[in-house]
Amino acid sequence: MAESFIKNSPLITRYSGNPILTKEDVPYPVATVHNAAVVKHDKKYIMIFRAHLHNGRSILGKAESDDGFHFRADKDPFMVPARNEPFKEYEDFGVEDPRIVFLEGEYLITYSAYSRHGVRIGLAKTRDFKTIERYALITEADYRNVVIFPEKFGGLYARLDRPHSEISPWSVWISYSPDLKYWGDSKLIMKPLQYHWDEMKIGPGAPPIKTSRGWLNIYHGVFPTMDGSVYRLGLALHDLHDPSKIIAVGDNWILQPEEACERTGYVHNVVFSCAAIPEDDGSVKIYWGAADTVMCVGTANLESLVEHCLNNPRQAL
Ligand code: BMA
Repeated sequence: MAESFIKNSPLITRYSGNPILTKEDVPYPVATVHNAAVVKHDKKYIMIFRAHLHNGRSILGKAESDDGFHFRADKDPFMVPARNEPFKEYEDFGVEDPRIVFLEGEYLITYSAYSRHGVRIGLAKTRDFKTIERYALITEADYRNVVIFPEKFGGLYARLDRPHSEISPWSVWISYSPDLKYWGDSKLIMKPLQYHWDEMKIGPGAPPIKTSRGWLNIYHGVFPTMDGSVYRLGLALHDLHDPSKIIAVGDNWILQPEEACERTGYVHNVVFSCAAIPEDDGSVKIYWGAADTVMCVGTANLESLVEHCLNNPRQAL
């Protein structure tokens, strides 16, 4: 059957060949393939995906593609829990949900590091996706979903953070750093909205995309139901020069679990994005893990995503 695009959400057109990567495509034993970072490197699309091993802990695998839709997985894992301190102590339960940005000649990989001490964020670097250097553990525990902006602001690196506290649950903050290791000047910039599709949790998804009208932030929002939580995707637009300023948050979600592979799997009713790639023709490829089990992709028009935020915004805080 010729591949085409099907089952449109209003803004995102799902690829008809979804899922684009599953455990069957991986040459070593894994139970899932999901929540992947994707970047363009050397004319190829490189996907760094999360995979559960059969002991329930996660590692990161790598796959490559010429077109962003058809991926081939490497024969060995890309990144497994570290054997050297200080990382070993904090990655013992696994490494999860990577995000990648290209900055100053290097790819910066942020990932969730799990251990008996909780979940915190690690930063690793690579130039070629062949060798990786663990750089630093950049948060304490109770952080996930850290994405670094692909540009500096006033000489500082900036990142979106997602700490958790009972008083202000699962909200998005911003922090800055002179060296990618020490972070501060933190500020709360966006909260879940009560009785709304993202009322329980929000978290940064793909690294922000630069547009003429602001940084586009594809985030995930979670709503609790009697049948468990539903993970959807939404959009926020940040000021180009001061990303702590949110220009608009789109009121509606842009993607929710609808296809069979998004509704059923290891964790049902989940679409969770860690990557989006803007293309030269004004389109953007958005990648998401479906039901914590497989990887999917869809395309959207970048300008329409920006309009979505600006035309029907909701409060950020
Ligand atoms: C979140 C994280 C994600 C996962 C999602 C849905 O808390 O664990 O990695 O995709 O839940 O299970």
